[in-house]
Parts: sequence; structure tokens; C-alpha cells
Amino acid sequence: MEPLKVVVAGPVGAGKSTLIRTLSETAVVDTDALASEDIGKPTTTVAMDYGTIHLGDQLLYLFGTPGQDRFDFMWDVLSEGALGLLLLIRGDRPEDFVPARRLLDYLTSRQPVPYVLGVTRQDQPPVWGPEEVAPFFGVPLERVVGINAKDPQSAAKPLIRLVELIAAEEAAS
Ligand SMILES: Nc1nc2c(ncn2[C@@H]2O[C@H](COP(=O)(O)OP(=O)(O)O)[C@@H](O)[C@H]2O)c(=O)[nH]1
Ligand SMILES: [Mg+2]
Repeated sequence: MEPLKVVVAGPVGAGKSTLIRTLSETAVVDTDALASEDIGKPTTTVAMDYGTIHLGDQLLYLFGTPGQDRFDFMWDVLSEGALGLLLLIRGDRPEDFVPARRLLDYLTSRQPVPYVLGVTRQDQPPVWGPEEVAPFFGVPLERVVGINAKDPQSAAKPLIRLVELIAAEEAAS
């Protein structure tokens, strides 16, 4: 089975680095460095996070995109070969939803890849859940998974869903 490259995208603070750190079976290349812009967080990811995980027989390479606006180049580089998109959003920051929706449009218009939305911070109510986020984004509920990015079982769920969706698309084509 061909390894699957998964791009983990989403606004700053969504939980991209955390999810990759939580799940990765190999040492994580974590490139958090001093932020060049004031984004209200002492560090941010300027290059990318990288990790790997097996889901059954399927090997996934996880690439966390920079939180700021510098991943266009990376998207083009990564989007060769098997690819899926995990878009993370903070369930307690609805002000991020509109820019995240634009990001989803932008990324899937460059290349129509299978995607899943992961709504983080489900362990910290009050928080928007998948039933509320799915209609806001105008995507099917099956593509939206609520998670705690710090919990391995929970963090794996959107990736399991992504692999299922890709398998279903392959079976249908
Ligand atoms: N409680 C809780 N904290 C989270 C969750 N996801 C991320 N965080 C925290 O949110 C902060 C930002 O996460 P980070 O992974 O650096 O976000 P990134 O900018 O998308 O890489 C960190 O302090 C994480 O521990 C979550 O699902 N639940
Ligand atoms: Mg990060």
C-alpha cells in the first residue's frame, strides 16, 4: 500500500503541531521558532512539522503547514502523489471559521484532494461541535470530526475517517 501524504493545515493555534506530536511514531521534526510576526503566541511554526503514523497497514506521512501565509509553495511541493488534507480548526474560536473556510476553498481548488475537518478543543467546553461546524462550512457531517489533539485515540479519528473516505473514493472510481 502506497504511503499517504497528509497535509495538516489550519489557523495558528488550531492544534497542528500538537496533533502531529501526539500521534507520531517517529521523532517529530518540530520547527517551531520565534515568530517573525506578532500573532499573540510566543512561538509559531515557521517551516513545518513532520511525523509518521500507521493506521493498520496504511502508513501516513503527516506534514503540518506553517500557521501563517507561507505554505503555498509547500502545498505545490507536497501535492505530488497520494494526498489527503486534514484541516484543523479550534472549536472555541468561531472567528477563525471564515478564514479557515477560505483556506479550504483555496487548497482544494489548487488540487481537489480528499479532506476532513478536525475541530479541536472538544475537551474544553463550551466549544462548537461537528454538528454545528459542518453546516457552517457547508460540508457533509461525515467530513467533520471533533477531537482533543492531545489525546492519541481522539487525534487519530479524523485520519481514520480520511483513510476511509479515500478508500471509498477509490472503490467508486
Ligand atoms: N485542551 C486542548 N488544547 C489543545 C488542543 N489542540 C491544541 N491545544 C493547545 O493549543 C495550543 C496551540 O496548539 P499548536 O499545536 O501549537 O497549534 P498550531 O499553531 O496549529 O501548531 C497548545 O498549547 C496546545 O497544547 C485540544 O484539542 N485540546
Ligand atoms: Mg504549529
